Amino acid sequence: MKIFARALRKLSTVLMMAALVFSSCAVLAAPAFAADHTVKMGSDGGLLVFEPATITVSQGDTVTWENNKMAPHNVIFDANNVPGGKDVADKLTNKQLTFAPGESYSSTFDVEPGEYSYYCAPHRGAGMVGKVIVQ
Ligand SMILES: [Cu+2]
Repeated sequence: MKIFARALRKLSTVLMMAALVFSSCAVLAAPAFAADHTVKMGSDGGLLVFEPATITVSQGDTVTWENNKMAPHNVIFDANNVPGGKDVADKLTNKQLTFAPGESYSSTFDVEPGEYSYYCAPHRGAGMVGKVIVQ
């Protein structure tokens, strides 16, 4: 029984070491400089647009949508218009409407490269649509 317990302790130490080595590798593999990008919801001139409407980001970058003018706005990614389908679309989406200027919402694009189209639900008909291109 004692031998068994000792073996178990040894095994758990080995596993812990392995986990430690593995996690430090994962940190090293992460992009060195994940950038932040800001998209205004509603232009300074009061147009119902995302500004800029199209942005290009790197994998792992974060996009912050900031309420500017003509609220309310939100950010809806459609399962049909993102690589990866519904799970990815849901992860990036912010259904909650923003009302106050400066209110914001961020999403990290830890996703595969491709084009991610989105829209503002209240103003989709008015052409308030945008695109994030992930490289
Ligand atoms: Cu809107």
